[in-house]
Amino acid sequence: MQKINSKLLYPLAGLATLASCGGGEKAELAKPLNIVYIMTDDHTRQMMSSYDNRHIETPNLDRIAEGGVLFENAFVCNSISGPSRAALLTGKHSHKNGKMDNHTKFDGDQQTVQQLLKGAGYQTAMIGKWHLDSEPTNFDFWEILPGQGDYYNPVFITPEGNKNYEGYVTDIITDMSIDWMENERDKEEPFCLFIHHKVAHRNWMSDTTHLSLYEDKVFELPGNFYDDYEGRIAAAEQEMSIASDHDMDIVNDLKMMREGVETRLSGGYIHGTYARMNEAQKAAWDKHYNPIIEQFYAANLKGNELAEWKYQRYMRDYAKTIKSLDENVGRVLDYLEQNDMLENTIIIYTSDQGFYMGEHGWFDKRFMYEESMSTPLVMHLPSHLKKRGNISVLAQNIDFAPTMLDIAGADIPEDIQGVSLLPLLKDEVDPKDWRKSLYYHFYEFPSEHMVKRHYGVRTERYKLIHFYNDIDSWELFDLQEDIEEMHNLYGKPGYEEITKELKAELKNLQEKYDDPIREVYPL
Ligand code: SGN
Ligand code: CA
Repeated sequence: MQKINSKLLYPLAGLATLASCGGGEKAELAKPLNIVYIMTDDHTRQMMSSYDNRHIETPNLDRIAEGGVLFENAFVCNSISGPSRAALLTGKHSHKNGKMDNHTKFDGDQQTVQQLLKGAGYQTAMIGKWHLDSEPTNFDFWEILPGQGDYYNPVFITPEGNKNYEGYVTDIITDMSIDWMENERDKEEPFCLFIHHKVAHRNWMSDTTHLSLYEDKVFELPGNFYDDYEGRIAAAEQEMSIASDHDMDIVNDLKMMREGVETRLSGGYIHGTYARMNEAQKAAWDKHYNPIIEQFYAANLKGNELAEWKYQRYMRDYAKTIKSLDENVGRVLDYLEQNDMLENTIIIYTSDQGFYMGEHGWFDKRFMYEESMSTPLVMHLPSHLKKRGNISVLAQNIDFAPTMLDIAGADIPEDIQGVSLLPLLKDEVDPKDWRKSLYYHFYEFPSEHMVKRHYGVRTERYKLIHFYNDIDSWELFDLQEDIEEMHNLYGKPGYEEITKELKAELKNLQEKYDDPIREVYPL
């Protein structure tokens, strides 16, 4: 063990109270906190009841916040899987860690949080979705899904080669994680375990146990489901519309498989994700979907009726995958509780980004708009980390690495761009002294869903975005007045001053983070 931060050492179970022991605090305290970091794929705040109770209940995820804190304003720096994972592991924006989009390979030889944690005496393990193309480095244990991985009977890549598993991916990742904590690690040393779920990624395949859930529920349609994208050029030109047959595929995404029906993505479903299921899984699946398929083709829906039918199916399937996730997170919490580990472990729950649940008529992510730039972030804290309840200051996924290093009592290297959230957890921060703006940059264009390149700044109240590359288009939103981001105020009379301030802040951030794009166009 290199360095131990005595303030964070937890009391050894079974010992007398601190005050009654003459040996002082250090004599009674042993190791730094364990870290259990649980990250889902595409799980968004609208589908987590501690953030939003309109749609579903997530009692186990809510247990995490109840025993600690909920970040009301947690965001990512580039709303897409690989780049988000690279930001987590490096504490740096995409242009610094080199993983700008899902197609580039992550350089695993660079400085990473797991490497630094190992140096601080931590055991490190990575289980589940990895999505960085290169092999994991500096983990004592890893078993990862290839690429996006599969919902049913998934293959895992391990240092010893590929392994096949039978069952549902969320159950399997949870089993592996509990098994690692119980049987594989050295119980004398602290650990950092990354549990990275595949759920709730497209094409939202429920486990067989939860297929019948939410079928009678009618999900509330977002107020801006029929957005006309007025004044927002990039928003008008994406390919992530629920209503569009091209974007949201009736067979692959909504499982309306039928002989003779061929769609853009039906082959991937029929010969891929559906074909992977074993006979028992297929039997349960068909029993559930066949009557829905019959009704759907008989109804021959068109226009808005079809769009809203697609929305309801999408919401139901997504919600089912979250139910399984919630139960599996509950199993991890129960394990930690039953093994008296809640006082020596910090549990972090988040997602690789947010997601659209019909807002603007969309699914998917990528945009700097609220639903996809934000991410759920809750933490269960041991009692000596005093903060409880909601935290409203701005947090970003580049903050995870420095936070983990701070928890471990390790030095935070100067080139890390995020900041430690630990002072917030100790309730030692005056929000006035916290950062006032966040930087964002999305690069993956042209690509699936066709969201244009953009960068921008988000402050507590405003957001300024510049879409560039094939266009040159600015957007300004007042989040206090327009949280749905429907009214682009850029260039409107009365907003000259705030635009000037935000452009100056954007330039500051680009300089601070050393992102070479620094054009500031006149208003
Ligand atoms: C797949 C999905 C996309 C999704 C990307 C990135 N298409 O390509 O809808 O945007 O992953 O998602 S699919 O037909 O293959 O499901 S990410 O979360 O991994 O970045
Ligand atoms: Ca994702």
